[in-house]
Amino acid sequence: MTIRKTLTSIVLAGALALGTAGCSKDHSQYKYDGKIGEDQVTFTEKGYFAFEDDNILTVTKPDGRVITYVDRLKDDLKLEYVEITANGQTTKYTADDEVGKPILEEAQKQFDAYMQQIKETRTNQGLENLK
Ligand SMILES: [Ca+2]
Repeated sequence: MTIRKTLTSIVLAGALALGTAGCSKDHSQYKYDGKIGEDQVTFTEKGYFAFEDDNILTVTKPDGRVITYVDRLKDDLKLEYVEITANGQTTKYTADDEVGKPILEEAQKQFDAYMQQIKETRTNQGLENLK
């Protein structure tokens, strides 16, 4: 086996290990830009390197509030922080302090629910367009 082939095998083995550990990097099934109920919802993946990206869910409420849910580390759909813009002020909450912790826990629940709704909406759209 050549050195190049060995290296390729090592990289592939690493990628497979990551995949099986639940760190699959492809969240394209969640890509969305549209309405969920009354909310305007956008989900994007921002890639930086092959193994690094941010998953960002932006929700604009009917009253103008904007909530940004950010999964920045590990690409695991677990939020690192949430930013809330209300009345022209943006506040960032992380799980590292006593104020942020319960807010992030609630935000995680909302984030999971949006992810579920995006999947269902996209599935239904596809089925509808098949008819
Ligand atoms: Ca994360």
